[in-house]
Amino acid sequence: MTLITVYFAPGTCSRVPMIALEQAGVHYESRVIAFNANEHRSEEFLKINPAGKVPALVIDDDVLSENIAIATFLDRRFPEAKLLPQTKNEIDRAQILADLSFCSSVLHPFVTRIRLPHYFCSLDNTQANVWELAAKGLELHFQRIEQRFAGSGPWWYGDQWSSVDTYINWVWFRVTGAGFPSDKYPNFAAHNVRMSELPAYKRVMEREAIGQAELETRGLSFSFKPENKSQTVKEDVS
Ligand SMILES: N[C@@H](CCC(=O)N[C@@H](CS)C(=O)NCC(=O)O)C(=O)O
Repeated sequence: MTLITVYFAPGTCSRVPMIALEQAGVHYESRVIAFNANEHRSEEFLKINPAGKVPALVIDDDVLSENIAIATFLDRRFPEAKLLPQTKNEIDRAQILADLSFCSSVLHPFVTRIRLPHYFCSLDNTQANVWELAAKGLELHFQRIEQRFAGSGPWWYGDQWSSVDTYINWVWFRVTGAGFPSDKYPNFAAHNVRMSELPAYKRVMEREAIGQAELETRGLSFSFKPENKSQTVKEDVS
């Protein structure tokens, strides 16, 4: 039997492959990475993902990173789970890649700027400006997503849930949790409720909670408050 291990961090986009694996009903191990202990920059982890990011999957002796690659791999490995839509021709297949790329290359950079404006400028008084510009830039894309859900929901591809739904939902979760106003997007908000009702989603929330508890036990959760100034606390990651 194939052994799959997912390297993840609570609240991050590692949620995308974990929900896919749950949807496929596949047994997998998960290992939490402590960003606050710089584990994502450790020699051991950089051997798994040289980019120092989650998610990363170890599949028997192979390693795979990058959500687009992982989502397409899992879909082909577990076709009966229908993690992405079945396609009849090359252009439809390419369109799914375009949608995954939209999440990874268009939406995700906005998430990082909205959650972590201090990654993009070091002057306190301009960080709010990074947030504002990113929030403004994201509006165009949220309007497109809102229209799509309003027109042909309940899922991104109509009747069928897919990993694109998880990815888009993760973006929603991250930016609305960082002050991005959600009131103009009722259909996107309803999609969030639908996602949160999926048994696969709930199981991943349980795994994330266990990972979070492990980080807290080790004094490495993002909410960890230092007792003295010699203990440094790094900020959350997107
Ligand atoms: N392009 C990557 C992005 C992965 C990514 O940015 N992951 C974030 C968490 S959501 C991370 O690990 N950040 C840590 C860092 O950049 O130091 C993918 O699609 O998988």
